[in-house]
Amino acid sequence: MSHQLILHHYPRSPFSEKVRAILGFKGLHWNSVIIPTVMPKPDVISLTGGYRRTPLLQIGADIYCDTALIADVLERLAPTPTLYPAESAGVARIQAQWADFTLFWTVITYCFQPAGVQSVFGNQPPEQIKAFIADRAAFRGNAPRMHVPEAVGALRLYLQQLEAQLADGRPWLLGRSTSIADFSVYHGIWFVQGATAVAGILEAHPHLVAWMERVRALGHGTSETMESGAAVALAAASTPASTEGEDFLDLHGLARGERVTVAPTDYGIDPVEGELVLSRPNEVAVRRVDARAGEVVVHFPRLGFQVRKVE
Ligand SMILES: N[C@@H](CCC(=O)N[C@@H](CS)C(=O)NCC(=O)O)C(=O)O
Repeated sequence: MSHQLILHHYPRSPFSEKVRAILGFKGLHWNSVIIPTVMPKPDVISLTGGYRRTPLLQIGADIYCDTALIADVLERLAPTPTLYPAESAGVARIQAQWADFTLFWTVITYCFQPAGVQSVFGNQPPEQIKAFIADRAAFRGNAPRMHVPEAVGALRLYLQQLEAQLADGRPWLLGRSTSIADFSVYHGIWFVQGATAVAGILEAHPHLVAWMERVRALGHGTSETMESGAAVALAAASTPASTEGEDFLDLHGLARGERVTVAPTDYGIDPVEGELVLSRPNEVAVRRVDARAGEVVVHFPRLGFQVRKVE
């Protein structure tokens, strides 16, 4: 595979762990750019034009946002082994979507309960912890909050359900083949494992713990570090992949080339403005020009994002 894959991520990010594990599953080599955990993130914003969520996948001057799309891109580039086996077609994506939203926010609320929070932050200094909490409050905006008792109750039930899913001895959540569902469920449970003070909730689930080990054993592929400034310079020196001649799905009464914003619909809703250059059933992309990154095309999945015409 000739594409240089650059993952912008940080070690304790669950969604980054999802992509690292997929890179391991597919045996890929990648460049690792460690980005800040809180704003400001000037190099990230140069590349995306506003989207700040973690992680990003960069291939030259193409920037892929959101792990649902990143998984599809890695599948396109390296189809074997597949994330979408025929055995679990359809249901794998649906379980992944549940895990990436419902399970994820349950886990975050559970781990950040008073008993767990110190083990999440490890020995970070108090100022850093305060900055993180303030950053995430702004990041979540008006998104609905769960309360700890509901998160504890929900996580107990979800863990029982996942244990039941694995109880017939199958190696992977949806049967004999690994699928995207394994990676989406894995990163949430991985975060619970890291919150050691409250991770005891996993102990009563031996099939789940053994399955976690199987996913972990897939590794992270091979990587080499890259400075974020070098990644921005590489974008500036590259040309985005051509989108000419692609079918253009018009759901908004918008033509190719119109100025739009694209933004997540749930949290971290910072819009990215540009020229709409790609509109597929499951992906949209805008072209923008940045003072440092040059001409870039920023890609988003369609699910969970909204496209609006710039008036
Ligand atoms: N649906 C997004 C969710 C990404 C997400 O929520 N990432 C968290 C970190 S794991 C985040 O962006 N936190 C704020 C930040 O890193 O600035 C995806 O699949 O990529």
